[in-house]
Amino acid sequence: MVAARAELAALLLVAAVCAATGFMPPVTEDTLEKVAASLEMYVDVLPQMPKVLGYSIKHGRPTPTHLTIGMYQKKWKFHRDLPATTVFVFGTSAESATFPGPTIEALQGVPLSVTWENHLPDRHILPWDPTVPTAIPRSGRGGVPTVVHLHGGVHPPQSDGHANAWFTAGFRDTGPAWMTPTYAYPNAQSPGGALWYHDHALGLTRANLLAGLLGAYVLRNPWVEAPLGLPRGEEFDRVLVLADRSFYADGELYMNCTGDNPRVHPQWQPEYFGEAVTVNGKAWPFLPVARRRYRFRVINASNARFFNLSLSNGLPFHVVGSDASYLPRPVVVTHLLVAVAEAFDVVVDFSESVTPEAELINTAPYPYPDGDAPNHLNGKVMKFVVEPPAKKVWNHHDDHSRVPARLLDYVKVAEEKAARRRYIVMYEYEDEATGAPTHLYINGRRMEDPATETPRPGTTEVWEVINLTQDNHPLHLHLATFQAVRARELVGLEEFKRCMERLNDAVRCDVGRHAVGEEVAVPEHERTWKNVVKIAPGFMTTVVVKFLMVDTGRSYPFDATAEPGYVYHCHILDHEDNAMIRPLKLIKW
Ligand SMILES: [Cu+2]
Repeated sequence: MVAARAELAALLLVAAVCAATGFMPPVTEDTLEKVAASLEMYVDVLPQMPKVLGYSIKHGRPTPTHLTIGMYQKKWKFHRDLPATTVFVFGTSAESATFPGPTIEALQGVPLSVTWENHLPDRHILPWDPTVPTAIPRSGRGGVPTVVHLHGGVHPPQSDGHANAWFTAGFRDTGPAWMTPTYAYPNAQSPGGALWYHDHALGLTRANLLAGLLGAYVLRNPWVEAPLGLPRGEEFDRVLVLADRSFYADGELYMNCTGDNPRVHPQWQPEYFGEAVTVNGKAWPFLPVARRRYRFRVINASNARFFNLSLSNGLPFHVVGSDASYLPRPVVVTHLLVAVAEAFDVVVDFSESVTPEAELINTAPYPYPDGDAPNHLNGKVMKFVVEPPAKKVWNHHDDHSRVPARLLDYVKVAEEKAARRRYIVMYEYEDEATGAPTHLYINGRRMEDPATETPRPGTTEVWEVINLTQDNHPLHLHLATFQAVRARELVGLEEFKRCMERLNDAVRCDVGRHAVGEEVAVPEHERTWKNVVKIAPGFMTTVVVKFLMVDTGRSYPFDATAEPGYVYHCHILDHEDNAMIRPLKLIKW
């Protein structure tokens, strides 16, 4: 009876949330596909997001600066033929706010402080679900809880954007871990790849990112990077932020208002997949390119979609980095599998193009790896239009860039020096009646349960990550950098699963007897210090984690053991929200 009443209350609350957001009646997948299909591909030019410098120049030298960046509700044009869409976006002002937000350009060794301001209205533009652990303002005055995490950043816990450090407009309501309106980014880490900033509010991350609260952050060090000779300058060194979205015919963002398992979670669904693919805030844009090399920093900012990228004319990607690190040397690939929140730093040489155009194609099944194959819509990303061979209009198109034989080196993996080995187990739970997923946990524990991953600064650990679900989960740790060194298939998986469901203890369930299957090597272009690692289903992936600066091997230049600590989680946002997320609390020696 009590349960039934709680259930009814939850349903009524979600109905209220849906009604309050002016949410339209449920639409079919067919309708969403029709809207997406009505948008002609390759008619909008790929935008470059506004650049915001994370330093100032005094007497010819870069010095620290302070930025104020706000979150605003505004209208955004995702396509020439689609009515403007209501979004929540970052900007230095409401007028200049964009989807994605401005690209922050920082310099290694020049600290940056940012005051993140919430100027969002009282009500969310998208539905959410109070039955997953969620930030809910207590003052009764409404507001959209948000908090900003710099993904890939090495910074103190107070500035990490903890899921419970959320705040509403004017800091009217704040979460239990909220400490300060201004975050300090030391930028002490080495340059390369791409970081990104995005919302991290408890239980609302999937809705807040879908609404547009995300943006790129590029950390440079010209003294280290210029000698590499990679393509540079605004035109030839570009950020590509990929995000799939579905739209209503009136242009508004679609997010379901009904869960897969409404008796348990009235709104939550296990994965959001959009029919349209946007790059830098335009659906299927095009970019005219010169016959020369370009550097693209590709970030997958989707909620749940993996991309397996290739170019339709067979041009390869010269991968020079992944996440926020360089590779030791470039790796040439024709297909690039980019998990949610993963980033790759690639060079494409269009002088080798034998066709006048190259489409960027996606072939990753969704959910990955066992879901549907992409269709004629979400199987396309953008198009490059290559300048004709004889035409040489711009002198600055002359290409003096190169892909050097060697890039940057970091500290060695040194698995054998690990201070300890941990087992990290990914579970999905199903409703016995319907078989629909109800929630996902790491190690069978909730976010609210005490931290069990309590490493010491300066150490290396080995995390054996065991995936007992059907999906690949992109594992993300805050603060630390890490890399997979091998993945081994679990033999006798069903028996092992049954034991784990009973005991939740990999050692007592004799994991050594099960982790003896096929060993899959980690791709060469993922062998660097990453902040997202793909964890394949039915495998145990061995991940070496460094709680230290990977360029010098030294410990952190700040107190990483302070409150409120960090978190680690699956970066499929719908999983993270319910609730594949755990505290990560560094402790003193
Ligand atoms: Cu996941």
